[in-house]
Amino acid sequence: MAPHLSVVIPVYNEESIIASAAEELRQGLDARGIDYEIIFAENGSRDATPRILEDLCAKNPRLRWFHSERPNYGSALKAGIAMARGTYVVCDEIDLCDLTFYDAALPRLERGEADMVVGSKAAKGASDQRPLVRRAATRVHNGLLKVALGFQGTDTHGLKAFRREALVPVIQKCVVDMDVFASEFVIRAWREGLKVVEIPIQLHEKRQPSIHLFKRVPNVLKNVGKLFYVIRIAGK
Ligand SMILES: Nc1nc2c(ncn2[C@@H]2O[C@H](COP(=O)(O)OP(=O)(O)OP(=O)(O)O)[C@@H](O)[C@H]2O)c(=O)[nH]1
Ligand SMILES: [Mg+2]
Repeated sequence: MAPHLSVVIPVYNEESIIASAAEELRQGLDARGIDYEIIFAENGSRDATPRILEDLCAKNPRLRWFHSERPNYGSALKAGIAMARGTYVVCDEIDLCDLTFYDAALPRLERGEADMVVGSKAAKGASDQRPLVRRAATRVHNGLLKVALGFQGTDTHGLKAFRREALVPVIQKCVVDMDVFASEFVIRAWREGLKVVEIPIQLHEKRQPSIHLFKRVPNVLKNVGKLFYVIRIAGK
């Protein structure tokens, strides 16, 4: 039987928090009486993450995971969503897993007010506790998406909840992976005329970001360039 909710969480080298974060999320979902599954989309980890996931999933039939060799956030998320069976899907991050987003987003999907709810760390009413340089990076990234792709929202990277049936066809059109897949996904949903709603989130990371910010820049620029070509010039 398909669950009501699938939670998809990309995971990469998270041995320090994976077990406690998964347990906290499990308890929160159980307490709400939701019928759910959690899919951990792991790739490229070089630490104990795969072993811990193997253990966690063996103990709880609601938890599943998969592994592939190369670290790639976008590919992990895409594959995790393809595996999801729920009517609704939440894409979470293991350092966030804040149930208040679920409480705010799921009723809006269930009432048919939205096809996709984006948890924005830059919308009015949001609070973002990350270091200044990372908050600035989010603003620059959004500015780039606005200029290059006509994006009108305030955030694409991070929490999302959506009606699976409505969004799976959008994912099939996506052409980039790595970090920019998250942006392409949200931008295409807007462009397809789906009901995309932003809600402000209170961002408290359970640990410092695991990937050095500046290492991600060349790939982000390359993929935003590719999207500019595919969407704005080729019109696909
Ligand atoms: N499978 C997979 N997961 C990843 C990869 N990189 C990051 N993640 C996961 O994606 C989630 C978010 O990663 P973070 O490193 O916290 O990213 P962030 O710096 O907070 O990203 P921003 O929201 O842009 O600030 C976590 O659950 C990570 O484990 C990757 O290469 N592969
Ligand atoms: Mg983070």
